[in-house]
Amino acid sequence: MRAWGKPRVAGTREDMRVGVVALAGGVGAGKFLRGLVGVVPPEDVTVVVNTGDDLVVHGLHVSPDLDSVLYWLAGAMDRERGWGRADESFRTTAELRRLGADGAWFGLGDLDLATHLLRARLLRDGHSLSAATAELARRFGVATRLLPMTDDPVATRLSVIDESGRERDLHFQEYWVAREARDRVLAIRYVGADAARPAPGILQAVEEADRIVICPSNPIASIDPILAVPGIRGAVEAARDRVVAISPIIGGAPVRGMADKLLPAVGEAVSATGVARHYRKLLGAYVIDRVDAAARPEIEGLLDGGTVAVVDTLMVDDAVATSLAAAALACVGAGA
Ligand code: FO1
Repeated sequence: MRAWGKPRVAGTREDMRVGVVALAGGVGAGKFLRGLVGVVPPEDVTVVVNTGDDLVVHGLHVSPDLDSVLYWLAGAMDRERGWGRADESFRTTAELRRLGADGAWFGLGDLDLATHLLRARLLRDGHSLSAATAELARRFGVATRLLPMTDDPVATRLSVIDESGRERDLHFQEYWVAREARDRVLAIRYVGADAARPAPGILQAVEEADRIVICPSNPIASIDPILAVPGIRGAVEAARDRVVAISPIIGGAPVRGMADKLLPAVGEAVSATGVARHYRKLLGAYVIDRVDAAARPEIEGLLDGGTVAVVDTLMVDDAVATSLAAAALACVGAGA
């Protein structure tokens, strides 16, 4: 494995500072990325973030996964809640709810609102979402390159059956936050993905990266929307020998979130094996938790010669996240 942080030799591939590309959703990715930037210089990491969850609330473009990654990397996150800022208050949302404002079911914190006001200003001034994201990262002191999967609008939408048996079409956040994931999910669509273009820099970063990491994020809600943007799946598949994923499922359940509701909707089992099957064409290696060690031979079969590493994946703190990141990087790329 390359010695991270070693001075690069001018004129060689080491000089290109391409490092690691991570495909990321929200909380699980945020935790993992804190570990990743403990073993790779932060400026050598490019994070490609899901924007299928994005929505407009009170006229503001909210990008929950971009903000989770930003706050986790900046150390500004609320570790328990997972999303949003530490030391947060929700007085503005409470007042908007009292006033009966549309969209106030989505809880924007008062500090979080500052991010949204700044992003809104940048977008209104004509900046792309990529440019606005780079500017927010700079202002939060985050040296890692954060890229939305696309600057074009993509919305993750779910066909569900509600409690009265009626079929409904919901935005991901309506399903998850407003309706608390109580509906039975029939199908998932990434509306707009077909016409979207990868944000500038993504395809080149994937092509040149030493390693590509699929973070322990929800495969259906977070990673598949990224892969649905034309060009990205093909670029990742072409780099397969350099791609490693970390299972977001431990012992048959997601650490948090709704993967248990969404994997069955695409016909996959809620297990480390189910996720491996879902990603099988993309992976050179896969990392599972020790509690799933018995699944290793079956997963090795699915991965057609790919490496399966068994380690602790429950990121209770940054130290575990750092060990996990080091183990994931050791599975693929030069010297693996
Ligand atoms: N999740 C909730 O369960 N309730 C909320 O009111 C809520 C607000 C919110 C605001 C900003 C933000 O960045 C994230 C927020 N989330 C909220 C989390 C979000 O719905 C999802 O967890 C992600 O989209 C999935 O990655």
